[in-house]
Amino acid sequence: RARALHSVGLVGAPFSKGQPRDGVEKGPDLIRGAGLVEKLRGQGCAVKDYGNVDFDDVSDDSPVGKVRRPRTVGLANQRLADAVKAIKEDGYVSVMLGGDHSLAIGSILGHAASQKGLSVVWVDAHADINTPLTTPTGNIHGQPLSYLIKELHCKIPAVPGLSWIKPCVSADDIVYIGLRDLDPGEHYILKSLGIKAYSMTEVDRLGIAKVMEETCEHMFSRGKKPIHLSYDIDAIDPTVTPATGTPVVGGLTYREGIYITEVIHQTGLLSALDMVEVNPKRGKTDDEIKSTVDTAVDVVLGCFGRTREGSHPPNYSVPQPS
Ligand code: HAR
Ligand code: MN
Ligand code: MN
Ligand code: MN
Repeated sequence: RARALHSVGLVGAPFSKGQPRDGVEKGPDLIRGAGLVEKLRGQGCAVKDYGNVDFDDVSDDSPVGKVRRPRTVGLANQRLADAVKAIKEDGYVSVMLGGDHSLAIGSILGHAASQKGLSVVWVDAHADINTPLTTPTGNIHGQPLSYLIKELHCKIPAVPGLSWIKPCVSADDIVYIGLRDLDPGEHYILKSLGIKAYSMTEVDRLGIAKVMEETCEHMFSRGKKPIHLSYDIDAIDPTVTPATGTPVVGGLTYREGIYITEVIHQTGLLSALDMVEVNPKRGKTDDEIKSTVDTAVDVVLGCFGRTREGSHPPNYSVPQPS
């Protein structure tokens, strides 16, 4: 093959301390084990696997207000931000395999460090925009966007371990898809900042094709910026992806979940991807784990040009009988 269709820089982030359930740190190796790299290469991508980020434990990381493990999560995200920044500087589209969704902090910061501005597409059952003061659980995987949004910065108290985070995206640069479980503070923040959000109600009303059309329109209305797709596997219905920490009924179908990736691929603007919250320990059977992991792999493949209609190499010809 003359030239790779996409250059993918893969980094694993085996980290679970943004939430209380262990197992999610096994995500990166499970997703690799399902053949992700080989499958990406098979569809014409050049893949460099940067391996897993090494995370240090912070001893004595007691809660600050409600926020749990702020120093551990903060340090992990500093490490991840450096890794993603390096991948971008090497010229790859960054693919971060989590791990829990608190890792979006480092992934988006590292990505933003290499670009002039980003659009963020957040595919999730949850809005993950609680501040340290609105969070009902204290879990940072329910908070990452609050630290990253410029318009929310004045609502973020100084939390040890997290105070280094400089917000890097505007409220207008975010589109949510798949929401169906928001806390009151999160709902208020979405409405008051006017953040574009397609909850499952809008997916039902408009259909996923129209949702994606409008998502692109919204993103492109202010110039074509590189896209950061942050994909929480719990956006998809738990009948398909049950092995995740906080499953919520009534999610995206497999087809809707994949369609999102096909449209994002077609924009030609995908610059970084997160695939997070795959937790094998939350699967009740091997089949549940397999279905979740295989779907996560398909989401990544869809982002890099896998089409359901099939494909063929440019020089393909049907063999002639001799
Ligand atoms: N909103 C709840 C909280 O703040 C639950 C969010 C966590 N679940 C996730 N994130 N998987 O997408 O804790
Ligand atoms: Mn999430
Ligand atoms: Mn979620
Ligand atoms: Mn392509």
